[in-house]
Amino acid sequence: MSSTPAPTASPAAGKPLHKNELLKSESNFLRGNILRDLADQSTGGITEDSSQLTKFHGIYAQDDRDLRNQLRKEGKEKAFSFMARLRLPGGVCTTAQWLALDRLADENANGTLKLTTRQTFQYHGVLKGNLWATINRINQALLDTIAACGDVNRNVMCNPNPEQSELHAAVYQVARDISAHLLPRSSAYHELWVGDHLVGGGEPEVEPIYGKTYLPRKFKIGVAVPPSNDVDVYSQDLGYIAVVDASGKLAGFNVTVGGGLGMSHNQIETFPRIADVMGFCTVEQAVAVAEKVLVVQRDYGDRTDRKHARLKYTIEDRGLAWFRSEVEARLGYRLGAPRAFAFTHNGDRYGWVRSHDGRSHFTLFIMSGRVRDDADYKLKTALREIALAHKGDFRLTANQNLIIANVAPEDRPQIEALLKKYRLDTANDASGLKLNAMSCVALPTCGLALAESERYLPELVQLLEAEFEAAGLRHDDVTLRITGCPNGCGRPYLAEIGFVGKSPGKYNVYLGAAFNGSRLNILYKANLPETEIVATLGPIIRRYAVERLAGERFGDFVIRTGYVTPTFTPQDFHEAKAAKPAAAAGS
Ligand code: SRM
Ligand code: SF4
Repeated sequence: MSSTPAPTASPAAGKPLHKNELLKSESNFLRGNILRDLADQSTGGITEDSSQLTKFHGIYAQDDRDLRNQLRKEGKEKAFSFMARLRLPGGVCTTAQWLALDRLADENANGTLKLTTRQTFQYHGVLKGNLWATINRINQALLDTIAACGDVNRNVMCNPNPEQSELHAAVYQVARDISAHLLPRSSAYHELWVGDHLVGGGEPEVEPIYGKTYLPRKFKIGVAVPPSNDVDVYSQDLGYIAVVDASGKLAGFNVTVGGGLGMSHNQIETFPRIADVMGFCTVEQAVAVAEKVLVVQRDYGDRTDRKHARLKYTIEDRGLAWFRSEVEARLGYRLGAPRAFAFTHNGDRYGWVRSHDGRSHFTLFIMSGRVRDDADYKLKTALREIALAHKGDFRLTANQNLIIANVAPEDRPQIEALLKKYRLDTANDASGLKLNAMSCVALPTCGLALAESERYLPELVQLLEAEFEAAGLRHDDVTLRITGCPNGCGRPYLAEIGFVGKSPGKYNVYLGAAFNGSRLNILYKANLPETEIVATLGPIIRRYAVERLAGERFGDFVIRTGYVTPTFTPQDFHEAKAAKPAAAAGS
C-alpha cells in the first residue's frame, strides 16, 4: 500500500529548505550523532542537531528553567535533563505496564508521571546517564517512545469509550492499525535504545512512506466517537469521526483534515485552524486514507518555513477541493459524502459508568494530568495500589484524566475501597469549571514557555470558581484551558475560556469556543495581568448567571452578548496577505 516519496513540491519552491531538512536527510535515518553525544560525559546535554533527531525517538532535551539564571550567573552549565514521551495509541495500557512506568518514574525521572493531552505518558527530569536505561526499560514493559515527537505521525488518539466495549474495540483497532502503519521503518530506534545492532551487509534502510526527510512537520491523528469530541477532532491534522449504523456497529468514518492549533504571538500568518470534513471512508479504507493524506502532506507541505509547514497551511494555501482530489487520486477511488453526526462536548464524564456486559469503569479527574504524591493527596501511591489490585486496564483520556476500565462486578468493592482510602473518590466532587480545566506543562521544563501554566492552574481555577460559585454556577460545566505560550499544547483555543501565556504573569484571554469543540475562541483581552483576571471575567460570569438563555453555554453566551465577535478567520489572513504581501510574508 505504501508509495515512494515524490520530490518535494512545496508551495514555497524557490525558497531554501529549512536546515532541519538537510539534517534529516543526512542523519542516516535518524541516527545522526546521537550515540556520540550520549557518550560525551563532559556535558549533561546533547548538541542541537542531536536534540532535533532524538525527538523522533520520543526524547526532548530540556533544562530546569527555574535554575537557569542562577546557573548562568555562576558560570555553570544549564541543569540539563530529558523529557521522554511514550507512544500509546488510544491511551490504553495494562496494569503491569502502569506498575513498570510508576517504578521507572521514581528510579530514573522526577518521581512523577505526566498524562498528556494526547493520551500518553511523559517522564520529566531524566538525566543523560539514565536516558538509555529509561527508554530500554520502557521497551521491556512492551511500550515504546518511537515517533512520539518529531516530523512524523504522533500518538494516535482515540475516544476511550469503555462503556461501549464492542464499538471501542472496533475504533481502537483502527487507531492501532493506523499508528502501526505510519511508524517509521528505520531500525535506528531499536539499534540505539533496545540493543539491536545493525547487521553488517544487511539490507539498506528504506522509509517506504516517509522517505529520508520524513514529513515537513509533526502530524497528528485522532479518532472521535460522537457524541463525545474528547479528542478535539477539529484540532487534528487528520481526524476520524466514527459513524455507527442502526445496529450500533461501526460503519466507517467521516474524515477531517487540516486542523491545528499552534500559532505565534503577533504573527498573523500563523493561526489555529478548525479541520474541514473531507468525506467518508469505510473501516477497511481508514488506514489507506491515513497514508494518502500523510503522503500528500509529505509532498506538498512547506519545507522552507517550519511555522508554515503543518497540513493546515497546505490546505489553506491550496484549498480543500485540491487536497481531496490529490488524496483520491492516490487512493484510486473517491471518498463518500460525509454522514450526519453531532458532538455534545469535548470534556470527560466522571465517576462510574457500567457497560451492558456488567463491567464498570471509573473516570478520575487528575489536575493537569500530573500523577504524583503530595503531602495530603497520595495519588501516585493510590494508583499503584489500584494497579496491583485491578484486573482490567487503564485508559488515559485526551483531557489528561484516567479511566480505571473494565472492573468486574465482583472486583468493584475492592477498587471502591481503594478510591476511598486515598480520597480519590472525592476528586470528582470538584466544581464544573475545575473538572473541565486543563493546562499544558510549561515551566520549569518546557523550553518554549513564556508564562506559568501547570503550576498556575490550581490558583486560576480557585479564582474563577469562586466567581462561578458566587453566581450560583458551581456545578455548571465550563471549559477552561491555559497554556504557557501560544503553541496550544493544552488546546486553549478550543476552550470557552482560554488563557495563553504572553510573559511572566500575563496572559492573552480568549473567550467563546463551543462547548463541543467545534468553534475556536476569540481574543478578548491581550496581556492581562494575573491581578486583573477576576475584575475582568467576574462581571461576565455574573451576567451569564442572570441573562443566559435556557441551556445556553458560556461560550455561546459571550458571543451572543457581544463580548467577542468572531473576527479573524484564515480567509482574513489571505485577504491581508493579498493586500500587504510583504508584511504577511515574514518569518
Ligand atoms: Fe505540545 C511543543 C508539551 C500537546 C502544539 N509541546 C511542545 C514541547 C515539546 C516544547 C518544545 O518543543 O520544546 C512541550 C514539552 C513540555 C514539557 O516539558 O513536557 C510540549 N504538547 C505538550 C504536552 C505534554 C502538553 C500537556 O501538558 O499534555 C502534550 C503532549 C502530547 C503528546 O502526548 O504527544 C502536547 N502540543 C500538544 C497539542 C495538543 C494536541 O496535540 O492535541 C498541540 C496543539 C495541536 C497542534 O499540534 O496543532 C501542541 N507543541 C505544540 C507546538 C506548536 C505546533 C505548531 O504547529 O505550531 C509546539 C512547538 C513546535 O512544535 O514547534 C509544541
Ligand atoms: Fe510549552 Fe507552550 Fe506547549 Fe505549554 S503550550 S507545553 S508552554 S510549548
